[in-house]
Amino acid sequence: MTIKERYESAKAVYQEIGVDTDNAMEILKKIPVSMHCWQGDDVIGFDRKGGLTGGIQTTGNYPGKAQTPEELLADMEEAMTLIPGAKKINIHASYAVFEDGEWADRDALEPKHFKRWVEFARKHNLGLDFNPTFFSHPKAENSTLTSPDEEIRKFWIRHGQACIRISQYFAQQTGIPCVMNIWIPDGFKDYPADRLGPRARYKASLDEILAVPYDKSKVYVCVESKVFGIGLEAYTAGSAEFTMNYAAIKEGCIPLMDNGHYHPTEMVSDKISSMLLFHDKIALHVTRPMRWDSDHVVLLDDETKEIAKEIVRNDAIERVFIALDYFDAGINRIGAWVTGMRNMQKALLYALLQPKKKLKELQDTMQFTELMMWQEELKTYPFGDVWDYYCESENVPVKGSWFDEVKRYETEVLSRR
Ligand code: RNT
Ligand code: ZN
Repeated sequence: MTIKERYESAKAVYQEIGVDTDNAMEILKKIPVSMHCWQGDDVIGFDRKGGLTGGIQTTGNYPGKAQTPEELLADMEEAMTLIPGAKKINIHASYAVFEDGEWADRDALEPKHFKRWVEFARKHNLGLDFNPTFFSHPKAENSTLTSPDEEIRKFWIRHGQACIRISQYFAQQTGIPCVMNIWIPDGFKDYPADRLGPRARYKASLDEILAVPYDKSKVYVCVESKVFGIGLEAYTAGSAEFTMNYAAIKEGCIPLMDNGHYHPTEMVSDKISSMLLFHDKIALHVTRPMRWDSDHVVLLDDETKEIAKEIVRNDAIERVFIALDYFDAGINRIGAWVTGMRNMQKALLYALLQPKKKLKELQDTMQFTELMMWQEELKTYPFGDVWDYYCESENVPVKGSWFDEVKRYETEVLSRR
C-alpha cells in the first residue's frame, strides 16, 4: 500500500468518529514550533569562552558539535530539512555573531550583532524568538537581576533592555512577532536569610527592563519560572508564584511554563487551562525532565500529548507560544533536534485528531466509563498513517528514513570537525 492509500484508509476510520484528517493537517502545518538554537552546541554560544553556568547542565560528549556560527547554522538548516510544518528559530543573546574582531559585552549588544540570524531567518522565511542570556558570564556568578550589588543589577537590566531592542529588530525584519523570554538562574544553594529582598529586586529590575519603549504587538516579553537549579537547590527567586503574579499584573508580560520546572508530579498540561483563563497569551518550553530538569529530548510521551491536547481542545493554538527547550550532548545533536521537533508536531497532530466535541459531551453528561473507553480506543487509531502522509505532503522524509540523512551528514560533515 502506498502512503496515500494508507492515508485514505485512515481518513475513513477517523471520519467515522467525525474527525476530519485533511483539516487537521491544514491546521498543523501552520502551528509554528520554535526550534532552540542551543541544542546544537550544548548551550555554549559564541560571545565568550567558558562553560555553561546558571545551574543548568548538559551531559555527554557526542562528537561533532557546532563550534562556529557557520557550523551551527548549517546544522540547523540540515535539521530543518527533516522537519515538516511551520517553524521559528529561538536564539539566545550569547549567540551574537561578531564580525571583524569586534566584540560587545551583554549590556552593549545591538541588532547588528544578530544580522546573520536575520539573514538566516529571511532565507528560510522564519520568525525569530529571543532570550537574554543571564548566565555563563563572570557578572552572573552570584546573581543577576536580583543582585544586591547595584552595578551588577544595572548591568543585567541594560542587557534585558538591549534584548528588547534586538527582539523588536527581529520582528521588524521578519515581519513576524518575536517572543522574548526572560529566565534568570538567581537563587541560593542553602537556606536564605531573606527571601523577599531578591524577589523585590527582581520585580524592580523587570519593571525597568519593560520600561523601554517597544511595540507590544511585535515583541511579546515572557517570564519563565523555575523550581530549582543545580547548586541553587534551596531558593529560586523567579518561582512559579513570582512569575505568574508578575505576568498577571504587568501589561504586555506573558507567563512562560517549562515542564521541567515543577515538582515531579505537577503537570504543565493541567496548568494550561487555568493560565488561559487569566491570560490572553501564554508561552511554553516543552522539554523532558527525567527525575529532575534534565532537559532530555522531547518524546511523544503522555505529557507531551496532554500538553498538545490542552492547546488544541481549548482553541488556544494562537494563544500559546510553543518552544522547545532541551539539550542533550550525548547523542547526535541533529537527531536530537529532529526527534524533538517531530514529536512536538506529532503530539499536536494526535491532539487535532481527537473528537473533542464528543469527548467533552461525554464528560459533561457524566458518562465516564464511555469517556475512558474512547480515550483508550483512540490511542490505537491509525494516527501514524496520517502523520506519514503529512510528512510526505510536506516533502520531508517519512518514518525513520530521515535518519539516513542524519547519518550521511554525520559521516560527511560532523565527523570531520
Ligand atoms: C533553564 C531554563 C531556560 C534555559 C534556556 C537555555 O532551566 O529552562 O529556559 O534552558 O534559556
Ligand atoms: Zn526553559
